[in-house]
This record gives sequence, structure tokens and C-alpha cells, in this order.
Amino acid sequence: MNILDAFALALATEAEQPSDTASDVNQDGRVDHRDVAALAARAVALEEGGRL
Ligand SMILES: [Ca+2]
Repeated sequence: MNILDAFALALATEAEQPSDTASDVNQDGRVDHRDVAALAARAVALEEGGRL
């Protein structure tokens, strides 16, 4: 998972997706921009510990 995956999810989310637990990163029952933000934050945390 990297920042590009996060953006891909953002695009998929924008394209009207019903509740998808696999994409519900913050587990609040909804797939929206908050999940994208959580995913991006996670990706950044991973990048900081590795290569970029
Ligand atoms: Ca969510």
C-alpha cells in the first residue's frame, strides 16, 4: 500500500461505491474521504520507515 494506492481508492470512492468493509479503513461503517485520509496517513507512516 502506498500513496498511489490511496489515490486509487479515492478515485474509486468518488465513483459511487456502496459500503465496502474492505475499504472501510477507519471502521466507521462508511467508505468516504476519511478512509482515504486514514489510508494516506498510513502510507506516509510506512514511507517514513522505508524508501521513497
Ligand atoms: Ca470509514
